Parts: sequence; C-alpha cells; structure tokens
Amino acid sequence: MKTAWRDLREFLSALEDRGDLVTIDDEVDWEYQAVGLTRQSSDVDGPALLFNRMRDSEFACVSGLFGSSRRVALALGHDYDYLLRNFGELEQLMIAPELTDSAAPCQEVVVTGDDIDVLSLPLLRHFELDGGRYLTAGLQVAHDPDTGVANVSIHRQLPIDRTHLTVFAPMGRHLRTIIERWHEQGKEAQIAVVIGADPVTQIASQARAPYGVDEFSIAGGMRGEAVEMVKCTTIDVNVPATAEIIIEGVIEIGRLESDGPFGEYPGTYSEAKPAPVMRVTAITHRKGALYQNTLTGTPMTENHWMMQPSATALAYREALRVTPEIKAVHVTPGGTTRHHVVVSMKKRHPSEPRNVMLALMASTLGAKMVTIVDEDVDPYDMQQVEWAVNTRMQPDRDIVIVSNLYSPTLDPSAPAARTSAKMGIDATAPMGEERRMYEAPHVVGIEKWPLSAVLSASNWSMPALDRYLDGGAR
Ligand SMILES: Cc1cc2nc3c(=O)[nH]c(=O)nc-3n(C[C@H](O)[C@H](O)[C@H](O)COP(=O)(O)O)c2cc1C
Ligand SMILES: [Mn+2]
Repeated sequence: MKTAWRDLREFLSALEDRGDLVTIDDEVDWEYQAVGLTRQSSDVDGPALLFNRMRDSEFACVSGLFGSSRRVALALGHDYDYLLRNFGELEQLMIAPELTDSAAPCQEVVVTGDDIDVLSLPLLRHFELDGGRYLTAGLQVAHDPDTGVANVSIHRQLPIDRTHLTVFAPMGRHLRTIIERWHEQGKEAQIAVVIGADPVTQIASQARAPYGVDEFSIAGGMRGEAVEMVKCTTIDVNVPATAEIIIEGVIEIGRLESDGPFGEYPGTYSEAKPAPVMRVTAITHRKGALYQNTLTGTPMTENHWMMQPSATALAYREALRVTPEIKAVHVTPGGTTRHHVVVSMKKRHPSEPRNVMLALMASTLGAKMVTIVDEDVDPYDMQQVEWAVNTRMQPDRDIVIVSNLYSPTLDPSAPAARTSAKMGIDATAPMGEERRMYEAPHVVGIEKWPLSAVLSASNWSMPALDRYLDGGAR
C-alpha cells in the first residue's frame, strides 16, 4: 500500500481514481456554502470536495479531505480498524525529515510586505455564532528555543486584519509551551502554518507524542520515507517542501486577542477566549495552490476521524501503565472521540479497574467518562457495553466521581476553563466463582450444530421485506 504520497495533489488524484473526490466548477461562497456542502457529504460518508472557484479568491479549496475514515485509511495504507488498534506502533517507526537544497514547490510564489493579505486565501465561514472566517487546516510548526526540536499540530486561526491571526493554542498544547518559552527569553516565537501538506503528515500531526518528539519524524515513519523539508523565506523554521501554502510569521510578545466563538469538536460552541496573535511575515505557495479546509462540529467529522486513532493510542498507553492486561480501548464517537473512553481488560485484582479509570481521568486526553468492561465485552460494540453497565454495575458501589480535575476540554458544561469533573464506571463482574452468574448464558455444544448447514440444506434466504409485508401483515 502506498503511504509515501509526494504531496496532496498525488493523494487527490488517487481519490479521484477511486471516485472519492468530486470537483465543483461553479462558484462557491466561502460564507456557509462550502461548509454546508462539506457537512452534508460528511454525514453520508460521501466524497472529499474540491471547489475550483471560490468567491473572492483565486485559490481553489479542498474540503472534507478526511471526512470519511475510508480516506484516513487510504492515506496510511491500513484499514481504519487496524489504525485504531495499532496507531501507537506506527508512531514509533520514526524517520527524521530531510532538508532539501533544490527549489521547493511551496516557495514557487513568495508574497511579502504590503502584498500580504490572509483573506486572499478562501478562509471559510463555518457556523452561525462563529467569531468570523476561520483557517482550520493549518499545521503549525514551531521549534523549542533551546533544543530546536520541531512541533507540529493543528490549531484554528481567526484573521484579525490582513497580516494578523489568532492561534488557538490553549495551555497544555505543545505549541503553547513553545510560544511561552520563546517569550520568556524575550523573543518573538517563530511559527509557520502549513496548508495542504501530504496526507500522512497531516494525520501524523495528531500524534499525542511527548513534548520534544518531532511529529515530522512520526510522519516520516508512517510514510516509510522522510518528509522533504525546506527552510522558510523569512523565519528559521523548516516546512514540508511540497505543501501547497505556507504562512510564515511570529507570535507577538504579550499580545492576546479574543478568539471564538467557534463550533467545535464536542458538537457545541467554544466561547470567545484570549489567544496568542501571529504577525504574518510572508505567504509562500505553489503555482495554482490549493487551499484546504477541515470541518469540525457534531461528531463524526474529519476533525474526529483525524484524531481518533491518536487519541486511542494515547488512552491505550495510559491504561497499560496500570496493567498489561488491557484488551482494547474505544474512544467513542458519541463521546466526541475524547470525552468517553471504554476499556476492556482482564482484571487480576478487584480494584484494578478503578486504577485504570483514574489513570485515564488524569491523562492529557481530556476524558470525562471512563467505562471499564471485562475482556468478554467488545468495547467497540456499544450495545454490549450498555449491557455490561446494566448487569455488572451498581451505581452506589461502582461509580467514581472526581471533581475539578485539570483537563483539556471545550465541553460547554465545564465548571471553569480547562477543568472538568470526571466519572468512572466499573462495569466489570466479580472475580472467581461468583462470576459465572454474570456471564452470557451458554448453550452447551452449540458449535456442533451449525445453523448454516440447516439453512443451506433447506435453501433458505432472508425474506425480502416488501414481499413479506404484502403477503402477511397487511
Ligand atoms: C482539524 C483539527 C483542528 C484542530 N484544532 C485545534 C485547535 O484549534 N486547538 C487545539 O488546541 N487543538 C486542535 N486540534 C488538536 C491538536 O492539533 C492535536 O491534539 C495535536 O496532536 C496537538 O499537538 P501537540 O501534542 O503537539 O500539542 C485540532 C485537530 C484537528 C484534526
Ligand atoms: Mn507535540
């Protein structure tokens, strides 16, 4: 399977070959229309959309690139279920990026000085109460001021004027730490925003690796080939050479501007909050560059498809710190792929599930609810999970509630910023002899009499529903 996509364009043509990209040549409005179409395609597991003519911009816009788990799978060369279970191992492959000296496509056009206007790019207006048009698919690249190690992550940005944008990098995010470290040394933090990188680099940016691990190396490992980098034209930051558009700039010292509201990943709005401000020093791009937008909002969207594998890998790592007997971890869609984690495990001590839930509550994942089930329950089957909760759990005995933990969250019910109460549900059955009464009733020898043999001998097939009702119930 291919993973070393040279650039976004090569991936788009692979999607086109598979019928998973639809191009729209009629003019599309950046105000709601492009997002409206993206939302609808996302909801039917439809194609990625390429808007060739955007109102008020000479740039085309691709939107909903990862609006289906199918396309995350294609980018990384593994089916999505495999990614959910093995993303953490892919994160370990690590191939360091390589600096190129040849002319980089992303610098074919260089815009500086008075010519800079961030709204020359077709930033989209997403939702009714949003604070404005938002840049949503930018990979922010910055370096720790002491070690020089790069960090790559995605943060929404709101334009303030032609050359300034907010950067929604709240406390706890690596980018925020980097910005603060530069500022503590009295220097503006240098930052590049990469739009339209190759698809694997985009997804690798979501790895929840420790501070000091360069996500470009994670991308290289997942691609099976180093990401080719070029130095920016006005700052000392390296960016992927084949990206579509780069916004170069610095984070101003001591300046915070209101960012938000914005319709966010919990499927609710995040309120306006002060955010760091980026001053743009240059915009460079390919000829005929494609702008990219990502949808977020009510799960599932591409925001969630892009984050679920890495969130699952993080939750799995944290749970494994308590016991090696973790069978599977599900960071659920209904839980916004962040707020609810279901863990199936084989407990070796009656209280072990409580340790696992506390480990996950304390982690940087942002889990609000942790449900622990036994190894005979598939955490990806929410009916089985609900069954376990309703047959193995007594609320007064098995629920743990902790108030006011620090937690990265945009949950509107949060009592304070970056704070949440947490709930753990131990839905595991007792250990030992007592356990038998909790297991699914078993028909002894059932496997000796396969129904399929009986059905095929009688030529049975599923009755078609229309004929079934015509002949009977009516
Ligand atoms: C489409 C998309 C938009 C995102 N927007 C934001 C954002 O605005 N602010 C934020 O803190 N994280 C955002 N994230 C999540 C971070 O990019 C992600 O958790 C990343 O791994 C953080 O990197 P770090 O561990 O290096 O801090 C977004 C993710 C995606 C996929
Ligand atoms: Mn990081």
